[in-house]
Amino acid sequence: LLVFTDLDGTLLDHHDYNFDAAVPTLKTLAMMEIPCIINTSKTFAELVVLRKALNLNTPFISENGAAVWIPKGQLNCTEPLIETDTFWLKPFGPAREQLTELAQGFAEQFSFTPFSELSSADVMHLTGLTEAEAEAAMERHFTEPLVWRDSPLALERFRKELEPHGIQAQKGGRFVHLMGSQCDKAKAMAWLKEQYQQQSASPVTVIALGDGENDIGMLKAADIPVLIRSPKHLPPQIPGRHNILLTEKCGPAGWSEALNQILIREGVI
Ligand code: 2M8
Ligand code: MG
Ligand code: MG
Repeated sequence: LLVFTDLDGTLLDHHDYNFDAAVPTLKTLAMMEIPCIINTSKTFAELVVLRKALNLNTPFISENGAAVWIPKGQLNCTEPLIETDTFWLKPFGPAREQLTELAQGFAEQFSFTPFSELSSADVMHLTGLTEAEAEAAMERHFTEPLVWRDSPLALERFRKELEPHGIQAQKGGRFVHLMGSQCDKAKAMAWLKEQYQQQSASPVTVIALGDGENDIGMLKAADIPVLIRSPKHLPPQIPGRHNILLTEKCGPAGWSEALNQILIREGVI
């Protein structure tokens, strides 16, 4: 079994980032040696802090599927990866610098402000993050969020312009995220599942949990998809999946509710 999970509104409370309700289940997963793998739009720097708080030492996926990070000594991947001081890195798209450079070329044609031109005070103001959190969110490797000031129609035209460059513009909660066309949560999850599968004699089963539009691909690709109920929006429609579990509770309480149910059903606990 592998667990892939979104953070905001899923493992973390939508409003205050609290995850108390999930702690007993996180402990169970650790005890059963079931990897709990974060799959989020957050950056490596943001995740360094959050993984410590969550007491997780597992591989993780940052920036909306743009990169997979594997702690050294875990999972011996057969394909060549980039070596950093404590992680092996698998990127799925071009580096941020390339994205900001490309964006600059469209500054006359469309109205937007890239993260690279914002101060930490601007980011704090836009997101409600603390200064340290804002600074961590600004440390990006493979994506560039834009404050989009143009119309939705203009965004469609922008997307057409980006396509031949192998770049996509994905709408997040607040920002439009520039990243390589091959970057997405589902693809990164599939790649990481394959790495685990190569080292396991029995078939690996994937449980995925998410609450938002950008989790749909990940949920569709999972063996056991869980949609976490949201206090602020209706659950997104998942075409063609009828076996999807929608939690009663919201956020981390729903996260625990679903996983406990699944772990019992799968005979783990
Ligand atoms: C950023 O993205 C969210 C995802 O939906 C957004 O567009 O609103 C992230 O890239 C993340 O790094 C940051 O912590 C977050 C802050 O609200 O925004
Ligand atoms: Mg979410
Ligand atoms: Mg998210």
